[in-house]
Amino acid sequence: MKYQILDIIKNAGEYVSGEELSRILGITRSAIWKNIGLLRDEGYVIDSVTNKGYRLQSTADALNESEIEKVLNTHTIGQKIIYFSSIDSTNAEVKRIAVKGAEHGTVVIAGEQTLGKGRFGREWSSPKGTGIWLSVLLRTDMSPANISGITLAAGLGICKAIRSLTGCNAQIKWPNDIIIGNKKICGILTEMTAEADRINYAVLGVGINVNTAEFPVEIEHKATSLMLATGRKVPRLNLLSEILQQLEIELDEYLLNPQNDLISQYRRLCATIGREVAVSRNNTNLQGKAVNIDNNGELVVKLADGKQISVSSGEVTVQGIY
Ligand code: BT5
Repeated sequence: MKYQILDIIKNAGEYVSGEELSRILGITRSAIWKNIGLLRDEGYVIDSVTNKGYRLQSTADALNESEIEKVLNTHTIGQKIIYFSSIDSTNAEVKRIAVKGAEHGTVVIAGEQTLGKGRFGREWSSPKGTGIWLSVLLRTDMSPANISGITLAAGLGICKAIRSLTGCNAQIKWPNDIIIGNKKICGILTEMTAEADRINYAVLGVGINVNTAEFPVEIEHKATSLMLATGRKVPRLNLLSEILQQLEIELDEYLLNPQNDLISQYRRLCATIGREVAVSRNNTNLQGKAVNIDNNGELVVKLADGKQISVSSGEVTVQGIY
């Protein structure tokens, strides 16, 4: 029903009264009002004026299947899009549909997540209508050892997309955050099911704070959004289209050839290199400076005694970025 209302006000291009809508569609005016609310939840900007009715102002923030299909520029990622206005977690949903045979490249996207997940069981704040919360199903039989490269490739693609669409100086905080200044605008969570020598499937989850005006107190010191960083609202639909395109370029390349020049590009956008870091390993805390990302995607840290070690993500805290 909501899309029938949308079609009518889209085609009209001007105000259509609630009375007329209810006459055409044979439902009450309060049902019309309720459906207008659902469309607004999806990101449609709809004016309502007493005695005039409803007028569609903009579709630029709507993230449902039909709007996304109109702007999509990809060949594999997002050929199938599944939109939920609200869901527990898009990563959880992709896992549920993966076992039922969903195809490589399927994208699940949500208006809000009620149980958005970060790494190590952390929470990911994903309120309604403010961000892009999506997961991509990747079917690949590469070795489980290559899984962390998927996160790096995705981070590179997202960082490039944000830079080209907003002009922001977005950088990557190794391994899975995109930051502007010293604050996080995007987190990536890659999960997989695998056998000993091959990945069965991977789920790439991406959360981007787009038009978030304020954050929960626990994270306000470390989180920002594209709107806060640029001072203006960013149309989610254009950003999503750019992100899916860049993800496709980087992931196609990486899944085909894990030895490509991903790491050298990643290094150039990585804000962690050159920073002081704390490494906790075997119950000891070491201090050092991040000097490089090695070809396996691990962070190379130079310790006070000059020795260099490669560390994995769970072991490191970067100083100076939240
Ligand atoms: C991440 O974990 O950064 C991965 C986040 C992945 C979220 C996406 S959304 C779509 C898909 N479906 C899901 O359920 N998840 C994925 P991590 O590096 O562990 O960072 C988590 C930490 O970031 C939290 O403990 C908070 O401190 C902080 N945080 C939570 N929500 C945030 C937000 N919206 N913006 C910035 N920081 C946030």
